[in-house]
Amino acid sequence: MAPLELTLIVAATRQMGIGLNGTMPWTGLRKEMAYFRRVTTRTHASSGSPLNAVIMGRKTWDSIPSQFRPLKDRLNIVITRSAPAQPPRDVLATEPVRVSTLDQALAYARGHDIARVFVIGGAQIYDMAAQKAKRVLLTRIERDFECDTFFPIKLEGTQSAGWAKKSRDDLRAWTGEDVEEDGQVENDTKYHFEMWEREE
Ligand code: FOL
Repeated sequence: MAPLELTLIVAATRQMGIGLNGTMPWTGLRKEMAYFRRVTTRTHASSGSPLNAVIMGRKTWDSIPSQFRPLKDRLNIVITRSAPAQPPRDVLATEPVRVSTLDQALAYARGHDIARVFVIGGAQIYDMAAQKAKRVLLTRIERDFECDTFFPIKLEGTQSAGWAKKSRDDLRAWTGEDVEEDGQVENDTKYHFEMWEREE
């Protein structure tokens, strides 16, 4: 069995800002959110597993509108200090799995026939996962928003501190998404979809 690779998925400003006052700094990037939903949900035939996992911190869980959580068609794992001593054996459709550490989250995913594992934030969880991550799916928001929370990995140019930006073809092959070369505009906000991988 291939070990699970960890992929971080994030939308961030040029300053790597990701949040403000417990929510996202922008509103109305609906197509960006739809990309997030498709990419984190889509499984690939080669994996043989029916479901991906999304790992998040408790504050990110709280930030998701209640009608959208748990994020559907994905195993939701929440890292929280108030996790039960034993994670449940059966996953309820209405509740996320609560664990205390990132390692417990990964162990849980390993034990449950999961195809891909995405870390979806926030800053504290990205911090913990950065060392272990193989890939970052970054949506680079090309507009300045006030932010009080930041993504911990600096990704600039085409190579950055042990990370390399992959081509649009590579992004398509991995995500199944055919993205616009020149980025897209929504609500007066321009952004680009990027994929970065750790250099061997
Ligand atoms: N990564 C990217 N690229 N964009 C994001 O907005 C993003 N957001 C988070 C983590 N990584 C991201 C964390 N915040 C929902 C809300 C907030 C959130 C993550 C997800 C949410 O409601 N998701 C629904 C979308 C429903 C819709 O299409 O509007 C989902 O099913 O994924």
